[in-house]
Amino acid sequence: NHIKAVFPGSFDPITNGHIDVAMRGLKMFDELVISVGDNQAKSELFSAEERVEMIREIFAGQSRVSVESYSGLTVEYARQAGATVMLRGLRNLTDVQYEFQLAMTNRAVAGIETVFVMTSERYGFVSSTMIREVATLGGDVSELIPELVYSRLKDKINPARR
Ligand code: COD
Repeated sequence: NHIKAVFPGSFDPITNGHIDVAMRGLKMFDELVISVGDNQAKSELFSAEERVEMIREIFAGQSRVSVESYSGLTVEYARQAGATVMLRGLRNLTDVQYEFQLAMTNRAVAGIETVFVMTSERYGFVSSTMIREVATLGGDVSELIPELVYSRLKDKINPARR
């Protein structure tokens, strides 16, 4: 019984917290699709293409992981991808509240189950939003994101550095 899961998110940019969740998911599922939501309404730092490219590079050594972008409804995308499970990560009780509602809605409208994993306590406070904010203001976030992302982030914020 082959279990294919999607791990949807904005991943703008992907952090060590996301990676931790994906690696935990891989222990439970046969196949994991990391799915970058291309939400035109959301203001983004990295384009969907850039996000996909970075994540592909990070997981290049993982044969059971693939990376795609999608637009439109997440559950509709998951159904079309043939996934039976959605993977999501939890950091704290605020996440639980939001994720609970999202998971219930997704189950009601699409019958898809959500599996939650709790992040390593090392990354429980990490969010893409905070990474973008702190990096923009010159803070050192190198411990919280992969080296590759850190380097792209610096290029993005200060293109003259290149
Ligand atoms: N530790 C553990 N988990 C973490 C961490 C961390 N440090 N950081 C983030 N996570 C988890 C989040 O809780 C979430 O479960 C997942 O990782 C992805 O997080 P983000 O922030 O990259 O992405 P989200 O949560 O904004 O997800 C974007 C979606 C579009 C997937 C979501 O909003 C959604 O499904 N919305 C429903 C409406 C819809 O279908 N929109 C489609 C738009 S394309």
